Amino acid sequence: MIERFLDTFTSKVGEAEIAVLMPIHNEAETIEESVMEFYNVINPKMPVELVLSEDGSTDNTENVIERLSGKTPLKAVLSTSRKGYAGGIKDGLKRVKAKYVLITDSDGQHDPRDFWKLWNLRMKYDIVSGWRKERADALYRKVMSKFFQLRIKSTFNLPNLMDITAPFKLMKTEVATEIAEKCKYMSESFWNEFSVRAHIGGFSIGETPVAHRSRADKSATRVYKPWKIPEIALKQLMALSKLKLELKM
Ligand SMILES: Nc1nc2c(ncn2[C@@H]2O[C@H](COP(=O)(O)OP(=O)(O)OP(=O)(O)O)[C@@H](O)[C@H]2O)c(=O)[nH]1
Ligand SMILES: [Mg+2]
Repeated sequence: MIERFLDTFTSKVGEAEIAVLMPIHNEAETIEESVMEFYNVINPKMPVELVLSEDGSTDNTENVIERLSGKTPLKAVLSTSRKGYAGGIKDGLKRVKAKYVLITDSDGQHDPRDFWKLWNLRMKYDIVSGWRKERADALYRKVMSKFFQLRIKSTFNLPNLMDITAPFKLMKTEVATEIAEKCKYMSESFWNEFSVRAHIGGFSIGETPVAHRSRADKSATRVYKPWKIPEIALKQLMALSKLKLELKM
């Protein structure tokens, strides 16, 4: 594996109170717009540390990020082998210096203007999560996610959250790092394990409704490809058993 780290943020901006961390895999079509959208919404009000965590892309993503780093201050971890969603987030977090971090998918499904809703709640909860009230995903995804979330909630006595797996969460960077480092079983379903470990660790989770858009490039999911669903479902159930065993639930 070859890994590179680009940083045009530290010399141009220095520091920020908020970081936006995006996991990225094969997003050549979407990444520039996603990054610029967040930058243009947050930067006029306060400096933002953009941290892009890319791995294993086989399209033009790396080149797009490299070019983007020349015109917009950002940090980027670029790696030749795929680390999975969880791996991308964990490695990205190592580069975040800001006190708070918004972790969001990089495919344009989240509206950056919703960041402010989460930001305004940062003192109220340890973790503020965007609830996708009208989730713009295929039906099979929504059903699978609902089923698994119900299992997780009942197994680990989670509070009645509406959307545990929402990939749009704001928290202190130290909180994100502490919890993420413990996550090891659910790579495809990272936010389920993260939420369980957050709850067990005594962190409060609050939700606020956010918009959810269709994938900007309209192409297939990078993770939940329909033909991979049986395999992913089985992996998730096995991961659930391991987590139960470890946490003695
Ligand atoms: N770093 C990293 N990021 C990943 C990896 N797999 C997916 N991602 C990113 O994680 C985010 C979620 O992946 P998606 O394919 O959009 O998953 P999804 O939102 O559940 O599926 P869609 O409904 O198709 O959008 C995207 O921003 C991807 O680029 C990976 O292996 N490494
Ligand atoms: Mg997506």
